[in-house]
Amino acid sequence: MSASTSPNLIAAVDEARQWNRLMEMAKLGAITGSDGEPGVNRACLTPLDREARRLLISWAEKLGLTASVDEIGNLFLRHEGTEADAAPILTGSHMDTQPSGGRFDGIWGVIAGLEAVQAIREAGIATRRPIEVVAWTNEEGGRFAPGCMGSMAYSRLKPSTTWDGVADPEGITFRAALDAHLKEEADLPRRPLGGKPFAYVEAHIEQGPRLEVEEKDIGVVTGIQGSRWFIVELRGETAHAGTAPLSLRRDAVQDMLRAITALNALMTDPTDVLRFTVGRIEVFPNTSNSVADLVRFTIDFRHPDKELLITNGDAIEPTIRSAIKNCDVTVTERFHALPVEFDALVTDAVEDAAKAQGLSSIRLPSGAFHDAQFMVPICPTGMIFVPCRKGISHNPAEYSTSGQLAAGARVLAATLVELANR
Ligand code: HGY
Ligand code: MN
Ligand code: MN
Repeated sequence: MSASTSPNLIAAVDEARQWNRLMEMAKLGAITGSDGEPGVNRACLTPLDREARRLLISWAEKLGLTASVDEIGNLFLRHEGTEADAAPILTGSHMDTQPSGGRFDGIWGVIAGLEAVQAIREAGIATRRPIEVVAWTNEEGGRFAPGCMGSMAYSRLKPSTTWDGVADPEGITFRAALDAHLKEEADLPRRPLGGKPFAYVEAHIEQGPRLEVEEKDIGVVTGIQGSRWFIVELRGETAHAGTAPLSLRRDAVQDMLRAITALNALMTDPTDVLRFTVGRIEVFPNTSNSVADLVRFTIDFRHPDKELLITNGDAIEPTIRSAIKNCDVTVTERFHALPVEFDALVTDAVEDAAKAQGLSSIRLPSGAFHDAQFMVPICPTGMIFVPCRKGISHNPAEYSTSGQLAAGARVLAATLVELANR
C-alpha cells in the first residue's frame, strides 16, 4: 500500500475541523442573501481580507508551517519535505469573494489544502517534496478587474505591475491597495515572485450541477474553458429629458441597448454552450431627467472552443461599432484566458485517489475560470471538484455539505502525497 492510500492519512482528515474553519472564515464579511442564506462579501486587499489571512496563518503556524508573501500579495504556507530544495507541490485557491458571494468558492480550496497538509503531518507521512498551500491575490476580479492577477503574475504571464492603474468603484487603484496591504503584512517574510513547482492541484466546489445530478462524489477536472472580458465605454452628450428632441440626442443608454441587442445576436448558441454576460452597467449622470452621456458596461464571454472564443471575441468590437448610431465608443479587452487542458499526471492521481477511497467520480471540464488556468503553462496542473447544491455559486445560497468537502479534502491529501513522492 502506498502512503497516499494509507488509512491513517484518510482518517487524519478531520471533517469537523475543516467545517469549523470554513464557518470561522465565513464570519469575516458575513452577509445575508435575499432569501436569508448566509453568504460572504470579502473583497481582495481589504482589512477583511487581511483578517482572514491572519486567521489562516495562525492555524498554519500552529502546525509548524511557515508563511511568506510575494510582491503581489500571494500568500504561501510551506510544509517542509525531506528534500528541502526539491520542487514543491503547490495547492490552494483564493480567499477573496464576489460581492454577493458564498461561503465555499475559493476559500474551501485553501482550507482543504491546510486540512490535507495537517492530515499528512498528523499521519506521520514523510513527503520528499515540500508542499505549499497558496492563497492567490484577487482571483475574482470583482473589486479590481480582471481576476487571477496573483496567479498571472506568479506564472509570469504578466508583470505584477500590469494592473497598477486599475481602479475600484471608489477610485482606489490596485497599486495603492496592494502597497497598503503589503505594508500591513510587512512582518511576514517576503519571497521572490514566481517559482517552479513540480505540480499544482486546486480543490474547488464545482459551481455547476453535474456532480449532484449524476450523484458523483468527486469531479476529476479535465480543463477550463476560455474566458474573455471587455469593458465598453459609450460617450454621447447629456441633455434635458423634457426638451431635447430624440432626433438630436446622442443618448449613451440607447446606443448601449443597440450594442447589447447586436451582441446577443452574435452570441446566440442553440446548444447553450457559449456563455455571454453583461454583469455591470454604469450610467452617467444617472438621473431620470437627463439624457445619459456616458455608459460603461462589462462583457464576460466564455467558450470551451479556442477558435470560437477568438472569432466571436474579435467580432465584439466591430459588432458594437456597426450597431450604435450616435456615440463614440471604446472597447477594451481586460482578460484573455484561452481554454486549457489539465495534465494526466494530476488528473490520473486525482482519479486514482478517489477510486482507492471508494468514491465515485466523473471527468468534467470547468465552466468557471480558476488560478489553475494560469499554472498550466508552468507545471502539471489539475483540479478536484466536489458537488455544490443545485450548482449554485456567486450567490449566498452556495452550499456543500461537510461530508462532501471532507471527501474532497481526503482525495486532495492522497493526491498531494502521491505527487510529493514522485
Ligand atoms: O468568474 C469565474 O469563473 C470565477 O469563479 N471567478
Ligand atoms: Mn473560485
Ligand atoms: Mn468565483
